[in-house]
Amino acid sequence: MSKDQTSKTELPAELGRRKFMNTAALAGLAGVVACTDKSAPAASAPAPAAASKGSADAGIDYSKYEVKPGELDTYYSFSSGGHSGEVRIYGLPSGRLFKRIPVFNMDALVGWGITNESKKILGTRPDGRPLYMTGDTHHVHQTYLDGTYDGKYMFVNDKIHGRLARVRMDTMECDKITELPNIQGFHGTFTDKRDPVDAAINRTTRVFCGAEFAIPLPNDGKDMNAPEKYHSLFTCIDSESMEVRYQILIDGNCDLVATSYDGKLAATNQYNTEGGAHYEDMMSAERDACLFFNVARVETAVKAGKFKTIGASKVPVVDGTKAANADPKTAMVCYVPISKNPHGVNASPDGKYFVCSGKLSPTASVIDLSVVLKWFDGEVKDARDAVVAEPEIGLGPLHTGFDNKGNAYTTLFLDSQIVKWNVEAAIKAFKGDKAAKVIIDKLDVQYQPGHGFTSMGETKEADGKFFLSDNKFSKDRFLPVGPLHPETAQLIDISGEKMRLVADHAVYSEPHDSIIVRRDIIKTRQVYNIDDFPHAVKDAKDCRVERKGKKVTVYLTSQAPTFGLREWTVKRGDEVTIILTNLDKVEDLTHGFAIPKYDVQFIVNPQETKSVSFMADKPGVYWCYCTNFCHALHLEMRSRMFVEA
Ligand code: K7E
Ligand code: CUA
Ligand code: CA
Repeated sequence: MSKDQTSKTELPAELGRRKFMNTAALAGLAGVVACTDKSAPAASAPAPAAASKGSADAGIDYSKYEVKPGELDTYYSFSSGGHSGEVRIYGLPSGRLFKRIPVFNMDALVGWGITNESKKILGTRPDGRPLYMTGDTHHVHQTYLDGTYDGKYMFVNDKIHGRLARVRMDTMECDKITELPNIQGFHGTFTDKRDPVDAAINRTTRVFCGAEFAIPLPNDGKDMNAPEKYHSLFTCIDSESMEVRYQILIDGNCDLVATSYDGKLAATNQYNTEGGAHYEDMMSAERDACLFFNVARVETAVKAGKFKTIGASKVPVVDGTKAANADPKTAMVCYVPISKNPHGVNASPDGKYFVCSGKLSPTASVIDLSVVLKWFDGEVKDARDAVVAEPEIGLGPLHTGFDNKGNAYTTLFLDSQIVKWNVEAAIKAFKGDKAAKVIIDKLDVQYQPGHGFTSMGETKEADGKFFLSDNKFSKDRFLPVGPLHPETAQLIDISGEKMRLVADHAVYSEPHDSIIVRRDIIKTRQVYNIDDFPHAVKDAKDCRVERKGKKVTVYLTSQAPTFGLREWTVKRGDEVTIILTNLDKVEDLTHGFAIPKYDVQFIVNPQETKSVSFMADKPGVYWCYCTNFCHALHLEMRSRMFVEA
């Protein structure tokens, strides 16, 4: 039997001819041209659908998927917002957008980046503005207890500035942000699924983070044009303290990240084993790799002090390079070779396999985790033996979701399709069983999917009900809204043998990854606890102005339809802080607070306290008004700020 990626599986005939892509072949493919060659004619954009393609099917009863007025959705979908820097919450199957959680972006409604509390989380520059105004969120994952979501936290990466943010699930707000030292292009992230060291703790304690762009270490202006000296780090963050526990120096780069259900392994796929600085260099090798980290060995090395530090960072960095990990019996890292420029790495819910997609190879590589563990025990010599199947599934495979029946669903970016294939059948075919039926179904999507994910598919409770395809192009699917198109999220019923497209939802650019979570797992607060805010103004009678030299603090409450002070006075040149507590206790009774010309705007939810600080530099009368429609006298809900000359 051949373990080469050319091994045969049963396939539609055209795939056999398509094999791998070299630079020339790649450049000729639709979609990629649209991205890379600005001078290409419009015809090289994603192919428009034929009239019948992906349109309503008389055989499907769409009303089955309808969420009628007054009914609630079955699932939450938590979705990254790409370069919008936020996280979104949708309901499924309806596709209703419930909330946008500001994380790495600015948000005028909530006051994210405006209030002192949010700036404390974001960090500030010397002038008081947030440290960064931009963010690029790609992957969201929640904390686990015993292999399924525990509803406590959600984590999301920021690719541009290398930050990890935590979102509390009870309020669905970001409460901490950590910037990773000595990395660029923080892309993949995944929480561990149980504590691998302390077997008594079956819950998440770590978040693993992969850095995509290798850089000189430290990145201080030396060795800038010497890519062979660049390195990338794999980082572990503590899910409670949000402190960086350790980093692992590797050869090549990191892309996506996955963790095993037993907590023993974390992995990252890498597409740039070549260490190339330009795309043609990055696709010169026929194989790249998927790296497996032996979590216990890494942590033992850190404890034993076998690490160095880089630059000003005090974070322990262990050596995960190939040269330092040649002996499997002591290795912390196993480099498993897989086909050309892989993209996703996804864990099957039975806990046995990771699937990496080829991206530039029309294959998916199935990696058997038990073989990886045997490699670490010295029982398997060649790490490539961990690849137990490599079916050809279509062009441009990216991300894979799983059902509860052993099937995988992989997005095919270039083919604009979802392919349903059977993992065990692929393993049989790889061993030479010609009768094994690997490919079960293919479905056109509109158009060019990036991530795809199944309901509860990243947990042991994968339920095999829905697959959501987040597509990168929507073209003709929606009413035209100018050159910036929405993206298409397409809901696919996967409960039967054949996939059925059951809904199109328009989404604002640009979701990458999502998780689809059963609604009973999520328990939220509807009202804050006033005691959680140390500066809360707990009674309207406590409203006042306090002055210490030039520092003035205004204590304020809101209670429909009034603010606790009708007017207050400060002087030009004062440093003013306004602390506002919303005393209303009624669910959904939010007030807003805005000061014209001072660029102050935020909301306070029931029993919440927020504050803002600014320099009173413009004398005059300023009507501070409620921005959030709250009461029949909402428009009348205002106070005056007098700024004396
Ligand atoms: Cu494929 Cu950043 Cu997950 Cu986008 S990554 S699609
Ligand atoms: Cu308070 Cu509107
Ligand atoms: Ca490569």
